[in-house]
Parts: sequence; C-alpha cells; structure tokens
Amino acid sequence: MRLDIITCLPDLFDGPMNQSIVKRSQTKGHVEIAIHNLRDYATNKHKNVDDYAYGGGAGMVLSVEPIDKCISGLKEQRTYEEVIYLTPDGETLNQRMANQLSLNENMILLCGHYKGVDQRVRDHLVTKEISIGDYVLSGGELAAMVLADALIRLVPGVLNDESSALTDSFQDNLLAPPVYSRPVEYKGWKVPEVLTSGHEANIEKWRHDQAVKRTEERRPDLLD
Ligand code: 6GU
Repeated sequence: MRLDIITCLPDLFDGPMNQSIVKRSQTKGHVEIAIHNLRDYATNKHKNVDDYAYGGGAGMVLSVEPIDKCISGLKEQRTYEEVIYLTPDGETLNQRMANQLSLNENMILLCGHYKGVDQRVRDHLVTKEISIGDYVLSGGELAAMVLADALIRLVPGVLNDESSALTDSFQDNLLAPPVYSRPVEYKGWKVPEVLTSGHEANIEKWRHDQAVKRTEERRPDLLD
C-alpha cells in the first residue's frame, strides 16, 4: 500500500509516522508513505497556498491550483484508487470503511486547513470525503494520521499473528474481551480462573461471552 499525503504542515507527520507499527510497516516494505508539502506547489512568489473566499467572510481557502498540480504530478506516476479529502463534513470513518480501503494499493490523502479547500477540488479531484468523528479539529492532518494508522495495520504482514487485526474490537461488531497477564494475583486482584485452566474451548466461550457482555453494556448500537 502506498499513501501520498498532501499537507501544509508536513512536520506534523514526523513523529506518528515514524514510530512503532507504522514505522515498521515501512521498513519491512509493506507500506510506503510519502508526505508532500503543498507549499512546494505554490505558483506565486510568496509561496501562498490559500486565498480569500469569494463573497467575503469564511477566512482563507486552500487554492485549487497548487492542489491540482500536486495531485496531477502524482497521477502521472501511478494510478490511484482514491483521492481522499479529510473533512469534518465527510462520511464518518468506521472499521468497515477501513477494511474496504485497506484493499487499495495507492491512495492520496488531502489534508484541509484553514476554512477548507476550494469546492472545485472536491468536485473534480476528490473521490471520497472522510471525517473521523463529530468534533472539529484545526486541520485534517491528525485525521489523516488516524486513517493511515487504521489502514496500515490491516495490510497483510504488518501485524504478526498474535496481534492479528482479526481479533480487534469492531471486526465482528463486538468489542474485544478483557485481557490479563502475570501475576495471577496482585493485591488480591485475581485473574479469572478459566484463563489459567488451559481448557481452550472454555476460554474461547468465556472470551466470546465477555465480548457480548461488554458490547451490550458499552455499545448496544453495534448489536443492532
Ligand atoms: Cl477529517 N478534519 C477536521 N478538520 N476536523 C475533523 C475531521 C477532519 N474529522 C473530525 N473532525
């Protein structure tokens, strides 16, 4: 999977994209992430990538030209299944959407900033608009990192068998069951006996029952 991320704040990606599983996915060659500074595609001498909104108000708007130049250049190098614009008025991200998108090979993630992007970008260049929840962030960068993380961990080979994405919360519309590790008793707080019994079938049943109980208590909407 290759992700091309277009942003006005490329430095924001330094940390999160270079740690832990996301970093390893790149060093192991399963995933390629390229960050593109929109400012490099500015056409005026001040390297501005935004401008006043026609009609007044609304603050600054990201201009169509630098975004089109950046996307066109990328499209000359490979074909993209999706050009995704991260925006609070997009479709809300969920595990099903992440699963579907994780099957794609090449995707562009466009991070909005300021008061948004020129609508012509959305009408002519963007193929999908995604939000990560009903709250407003100051830009699409954190949302792009959330989406990238959710997709990368689903790419075959990125996770080892033990931490397989198939056992994640949400994968079967159930939250994950509780987990325990050593010691078997701490300050009188005990690990459920079934987990140390060695009885595989009982353990599986206990985990499933706990997952259902947790989902009923915390997220009954998932069971509908
Ligand atoms: Cl994708 N962008 C911004 N700016 N805020 C958000 C969001 C995206 N998703 C939820 N809030």
